Amino acid sequence: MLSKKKLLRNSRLYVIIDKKVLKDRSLIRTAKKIIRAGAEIIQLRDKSSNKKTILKDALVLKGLLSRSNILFIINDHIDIAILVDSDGVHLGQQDLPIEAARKLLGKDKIIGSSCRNITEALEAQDKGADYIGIGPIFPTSTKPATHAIGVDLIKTCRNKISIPFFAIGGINEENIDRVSSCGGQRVAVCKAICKARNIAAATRKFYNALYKKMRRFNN
Ligand code: TZP
Ligand code: MG
Repeated sequence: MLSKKKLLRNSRLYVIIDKKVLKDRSLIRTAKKIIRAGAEIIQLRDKSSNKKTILKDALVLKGLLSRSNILFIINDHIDIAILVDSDGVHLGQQDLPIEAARKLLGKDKIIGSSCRNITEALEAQDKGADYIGIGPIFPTSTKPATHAIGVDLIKTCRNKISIPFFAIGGINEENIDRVSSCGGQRVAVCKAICKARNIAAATRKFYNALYKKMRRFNN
């Protein structure tokens, strides 16, 4: 099996399964469709359930993903990431600092960081993040309190950031070409996949868009 860090470098399609966005949809059925259709990283994001529920869901996803080459990331909760032995954790600017998370998780686990500007992105890279999520690029109801930053940061990251970065926020089938034309070869998507009428078809569309149109960006 490939190392986590190698899998990360090879990944372009990162799907966030947000429990609130799923609403009445089944976590397990949704995840299975996303897994089969080409997601390369899956994140469990749950801002409202209690930890007992998040742990239970994380164990379900871990069970689905453990013998696959798909990376499993837990949003926010380092304790749950350790308990379920996920591939890593995703941290926001208000979460534990990257160096503290590294002490808890060790060098082999993946640590991702949410960044809204190049200063935060450079700092995250410097502190040892394995990847960065930059956004929200477009307005999104999945993270309503933060305003969209636009596509220019993708170009800046392309020039200044050497670790993998994922454009995130409001990315859909209509605007993904704008992301790719700015040099964004990796995206993280929630609603456009989790809310799609046909989850598998939506996942495949993103996968195809990322792999067909971005061969000219090779790093
Ligand atoms: N961080 C920045 S934007 C965002 C997060 C978690 C939401 C992404 O979800 P969507 O539904 O793809 O806009
Ligand atoms: Mg967070």
